[in-house]
Amino acid sequence: PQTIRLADYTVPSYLVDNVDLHFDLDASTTQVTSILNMRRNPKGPGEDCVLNGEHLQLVSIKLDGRLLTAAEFQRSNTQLILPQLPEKFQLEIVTEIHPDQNTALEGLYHSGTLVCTQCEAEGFRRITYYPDRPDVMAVFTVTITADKQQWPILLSNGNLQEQGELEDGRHWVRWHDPHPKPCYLFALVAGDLYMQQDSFTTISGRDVTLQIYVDKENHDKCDHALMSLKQSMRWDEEAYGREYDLDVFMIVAVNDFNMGAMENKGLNIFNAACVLASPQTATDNDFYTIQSIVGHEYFHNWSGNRVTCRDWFQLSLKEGFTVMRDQSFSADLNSAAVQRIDDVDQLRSLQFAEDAGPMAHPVRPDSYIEISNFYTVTIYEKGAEVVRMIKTLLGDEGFRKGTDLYFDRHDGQAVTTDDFVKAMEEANHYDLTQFKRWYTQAGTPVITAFYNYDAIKKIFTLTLQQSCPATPGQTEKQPFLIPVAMGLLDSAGNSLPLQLIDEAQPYDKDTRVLELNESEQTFRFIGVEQKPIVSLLRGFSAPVKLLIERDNEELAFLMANEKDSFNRWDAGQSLFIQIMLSLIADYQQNTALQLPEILVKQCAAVLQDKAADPALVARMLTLPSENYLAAQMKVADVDAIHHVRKFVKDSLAMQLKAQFDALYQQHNLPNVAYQFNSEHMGRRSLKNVCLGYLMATNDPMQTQRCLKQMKQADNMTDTLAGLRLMVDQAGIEREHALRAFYEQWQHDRQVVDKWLTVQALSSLPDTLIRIKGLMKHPAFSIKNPNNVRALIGQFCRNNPALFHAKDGSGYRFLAEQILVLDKLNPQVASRQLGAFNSWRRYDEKRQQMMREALQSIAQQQDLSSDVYEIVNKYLA
Ligand code: B3K
Ligand code: ZN
Repeated sequence: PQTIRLADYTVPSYLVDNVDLHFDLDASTTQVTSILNMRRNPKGPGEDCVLNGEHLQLVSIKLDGRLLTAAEFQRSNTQLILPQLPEKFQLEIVTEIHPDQNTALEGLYHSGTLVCTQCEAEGFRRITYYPDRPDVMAVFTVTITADKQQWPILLSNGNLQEQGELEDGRHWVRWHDPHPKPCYLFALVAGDLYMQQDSFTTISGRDVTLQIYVDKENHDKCDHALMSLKQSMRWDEEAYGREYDLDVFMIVAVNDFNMGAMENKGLNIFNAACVLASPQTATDNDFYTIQSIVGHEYFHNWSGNRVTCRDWFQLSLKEGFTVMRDQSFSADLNSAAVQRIDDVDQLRSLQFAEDAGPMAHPVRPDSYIEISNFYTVTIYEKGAEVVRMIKTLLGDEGFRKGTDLYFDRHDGQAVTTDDFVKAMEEANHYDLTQFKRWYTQAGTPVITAFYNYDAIKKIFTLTLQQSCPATPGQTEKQPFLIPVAMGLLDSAGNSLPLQLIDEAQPYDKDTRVLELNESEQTFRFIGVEQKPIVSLLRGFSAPVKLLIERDNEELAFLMANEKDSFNRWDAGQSLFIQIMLSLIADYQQNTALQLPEILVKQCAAVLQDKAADPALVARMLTLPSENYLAAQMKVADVDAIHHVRKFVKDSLAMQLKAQFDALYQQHNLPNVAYQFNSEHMGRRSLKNVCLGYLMATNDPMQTQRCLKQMKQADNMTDTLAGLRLMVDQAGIEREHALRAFYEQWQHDRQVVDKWLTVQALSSLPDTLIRIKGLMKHPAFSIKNPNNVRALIGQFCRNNPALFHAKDGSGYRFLAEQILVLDKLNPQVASRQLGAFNSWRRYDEKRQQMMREALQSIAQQQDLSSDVYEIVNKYLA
């Protein structure tokens, strides 16, 4: 496999003005005729016209109507090269493809009874020969011919132009998309599907038809996605001034899908799990995620489709920005505080680990072997933080000026992250030169804070140092421009003034954003009447690690008094972590464990805070995950972490049982029908956190309560919360609950995946053996990515105590599965490898076993480029 470099980018030699695609659909052999009106790019570097194509059977090529002989072009497994072409010409290329043999789920493939496409990043080349690169934008017209009974519904991008019947039971439709687009946004769907329709009137008064297509048995699970779509359309008009631009917007749910969803122009294709929802089958979390993914894909219509990426190194241009947009959308529609906590929690546990591991790469990478491997938490989530920091630096209005300029200036173009930053700079007369290091330097910066208070002069001095660890290929790092939102608190928790020493006027807000742009900087605050407690990085104003020495009392103070709800939560998490790390040290030295009184006191205070938002309380009471604790240790001690976390949970449960009980009862509303809204979601999440603690008391009464909750619940949130807790307790009740659940829900793929996941996450010692059994169950297919993620993925990523079992069984299991998967679906295989990301952070024995597992993969012949790249980077 070959490395592709940003430095080698050249503009395309040939451009496509428009393309006429004809599909003669058949599950085993589909014929694709592509008519390309092309012309030479005067700025282009080469004479030859290079078209990409993989897994294609070529039937014929015509140049301006003349059939070409084999001597007139060159062809390899990946390319078709045409020399000596006129300035302007028409190519007609006929190819054949086999949707039913396509297990990679890229290009045109079969899923159940439907046929659909996935083209991003480089799937279009599996459909026909084409310049498959995002900076070639063309107007697409698509004609689909298919058997009418088998596939009554035929969809593609844009607006429906014409349709008709044919004699042999076939029919045809023609779609036209007036907006020039790169081929990665092309889509086609053929199926026998249920359709739910609605409409939306845009801000300028245009009526848009909205349609959701799903398998017929899911007809009752479309409402939430449709509602989310309308909310998204309104929100983008209000927050960004962006209106929809076609007569119809369609969403199709597909059961076999490599990721969450895809923003194809006017025809979004979704993983069924990210669109279907009813209270009985989907959890609050599912409802929430669906709303954000529907938003995300919709927002791509502007950030991605109207303005697209010049090349795949610019992926974060659309993904980072669009994640940032969907996060603000969710924050506006739900609780902003909860949204921020959950986003940061994700970022820290997944992206920080990526940034600290062998695959660390900048938000704008310099090179890749397989672009599919770069749809990462760094490109998405860190990319979103980078855009968010720009907003913090420029302010809300300045940021909006910047996005307006960006969209206006680049509408219809394929551009770069530099173009994005430039629009921000020019709209605000603000220099972001240094800031751009966030795009080019990998690694998580570390800020170390020191402070000092001069009681006589009333001056508080804050010194911030920054550094960034080396990452593969980048040993030296230059200082970043880091916005540090901060405040000062007095001993009663009130805000203190924030006037810097060289300022004539007092600062008029409780929070101010310091711009840290050197390796070390000192800020002096004057008129500080008493020794303050400093609050740093409010709202997590930058994706960095903050090191500041605080004792347990100070963390407890912040947990109780800090104004910023994110930092209140964060202080609580730091308190948990500080205490748990010290207990881990005790455990390693065989010292008896004792839970510090202060933690019990603080948790009790949280439990008794009547005014607090239940969703926030639920998060305050949730212990840091085993994975996150592991990332805080020099050498991750799996067993100590597992033991200590359980000890803390059990001890809190025993000591605060009465409080958990009271709160459970307060928020358990068995007679109130399910509603999806922030209040009810918050109450359910708090209630279920309490139930988790209550179950940790090992009181049989609580098991009965848990079973009762499962039985009475009218919604999947409460049912699944109960089942999750039951599967951690060996015994007949557990087996009964699992069996009953499956019997009730076996017809529903999304629920069956949840059933697989709860078993994958069980802490009981026979979990892996059971997983192997489940892989033979009719509910599981290794070809279905959702099944693989639900069972294998969840076990390897979120059950660390068993995945890292001392005997190496978890590692061998994963290596075997990856080799099987790589033959079927390289993208899914390579994703699963991610469970080995932090392998060098474990003890020698485990490292040795993980190295062997990785080597057993690396030694295989004919690895996909996907797995090849990751496994070799891990071993490097
Ligand atoms: N743009 C797609 C991701 C495509 C991944 C291809 N391997 C979904 C999204 O981010 O909206
Ligand atoms: Zn996206």
